[in-house]
Amino acid sequence: MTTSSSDSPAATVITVAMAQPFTDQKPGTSGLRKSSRQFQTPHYLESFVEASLRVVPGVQGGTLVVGGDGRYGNLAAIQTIARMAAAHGVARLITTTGGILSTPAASHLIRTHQAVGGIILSASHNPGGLEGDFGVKINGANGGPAPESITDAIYQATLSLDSYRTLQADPLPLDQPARLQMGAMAVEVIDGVSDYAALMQKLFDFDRLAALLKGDFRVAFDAMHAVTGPYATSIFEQLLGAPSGTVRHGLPLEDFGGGHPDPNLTYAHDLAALMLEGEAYDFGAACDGDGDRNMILGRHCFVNPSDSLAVLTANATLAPGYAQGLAGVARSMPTSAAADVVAKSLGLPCFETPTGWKFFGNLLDAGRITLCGEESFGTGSNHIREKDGLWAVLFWLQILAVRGCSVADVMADHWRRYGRHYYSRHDYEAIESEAAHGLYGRVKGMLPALVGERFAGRAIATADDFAYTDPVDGSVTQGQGLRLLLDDGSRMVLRLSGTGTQGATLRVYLESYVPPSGALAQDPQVALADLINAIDALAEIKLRTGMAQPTVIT
Ligand code: VG1
Ligand code: CO
Repeated sequence: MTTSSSDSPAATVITVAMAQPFTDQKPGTSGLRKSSRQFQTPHYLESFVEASLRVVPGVQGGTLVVGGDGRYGNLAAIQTIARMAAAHGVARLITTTGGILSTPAASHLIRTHQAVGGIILSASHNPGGLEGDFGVKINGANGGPAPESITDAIYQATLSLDSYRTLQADPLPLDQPARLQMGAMAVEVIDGVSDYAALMQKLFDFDRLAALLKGDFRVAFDAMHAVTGPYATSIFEQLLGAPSGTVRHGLPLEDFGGGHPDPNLTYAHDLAALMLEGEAYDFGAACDGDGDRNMILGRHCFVNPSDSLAVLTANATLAPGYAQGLAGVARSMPTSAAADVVAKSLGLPCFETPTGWKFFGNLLDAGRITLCGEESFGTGSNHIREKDGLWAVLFWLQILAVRGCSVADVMADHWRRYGRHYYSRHDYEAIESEAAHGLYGRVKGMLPALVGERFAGRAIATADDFAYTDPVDGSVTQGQGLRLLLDDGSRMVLRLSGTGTQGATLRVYLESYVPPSGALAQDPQVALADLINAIDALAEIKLRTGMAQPTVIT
């Protein structure tokens, strides 16, 4: 390593040379997600940040937002990024006390401060700590995940990187709000919660919600020792007056208390047991590591995320922020078509995008949609450009407050009106990479010959690898998941995860529609059993992965 310095008016910018180029960034991904130990490799974080600061338009003289979900490495990374931002001529850096900033709150700050973008430190729902994962996400000026044009340019920049620029400066004190200076760069340390809470107050009727939460309606919110703790405590317990203890595991911890901050029935099992087996609570919810995902539960009732998007669409006008109605709605391809049925009945445009929030960004920016969602516990709207966990929780509470009924009632009523999309996702995590790609490649090769074949007693109408043409800019994205669509509207999708860090994760998405006149109260695993068996036989999942069952069933 060699260093050379050049004088700048306020502090010394140094250029650090690197012996090896950086090869870990995958093209087409808007961040870098790896093990915490990997991030400790010398120059690792710096390499990705250097490439990003070189590529994001307007960095020199612009405003940048930085913060993260509080996991191990968060504070150190903020200091590193601040020094590098100063060396790259960023005029103003906005960060938060304790470095705590949820992904949706970051999106909001980028937008309200006209920042050129943001750097969010999180590996989202992956476990944290020294033995867990760390990540860096780059967001653009609209507050959403950087688009492919930028992420591809970052990838290109990493390939020829031989040095990075940083500043020699003391660490920033982040323990309280302050206006600071680092070299020529102004630094604002703000309370990361209040702007976000104010935004929620504009969208939802807080008087009505307070009346609900101060009454005998009991809420259990599980922050999973991740970033939403301070947000949820401020909103539920302070602003809305819910009893203290409503927020569980509310203190952000560097290792999330050893848990896996993924709000699903497997990893949020305590909350699931409380709601599905107990009688004490009317409403339960949890969010993930960086606060963009949500799980909604009622007493003895789990709301699958695809249904949640459909319910929010059908009831949107009950919330003040959406009282004027919706421009349209979008869902990711593997998400069930429950929202499509509602959109059709409301006469709303409905879009089907590839997995990942960045695809919703263009539709939101163009005003073509108001709500969007993914089956992976992600729901959001045009209020920001990320999915938003607490927003979804508040939206549900708003609906329950206005309608004065239970979660189970809302769901039963919804299915009676629109029919039910039985839905499940089976994840096979951390399988050997070769086995996963072998399985996937084999099914992909079989697709053309499958059209017209019989499958689980039905005929295969479409078998393809999903490709998306963006209706706003015409860009085409290919290879987004293998689809088998049956002639009765049932669907199966196979995808390989892009967010796992160990081996490969195969996701199998299963869906079958029952009209309002049909059997609406079955267990989804029972309703989908024939599809589950048939896709296993076709794709040889158990055989090729060596796993008797999925690691996670949603
Ligand atoms: C998963 C989900 C996807 C989501 C992505 C990021 O991706 O399936 O719907 O957009 O995580 O969510 P994959 O490639 O592992 O299936 V988050 O909470 O990390 O912003
Ligand atoms: Co997340």
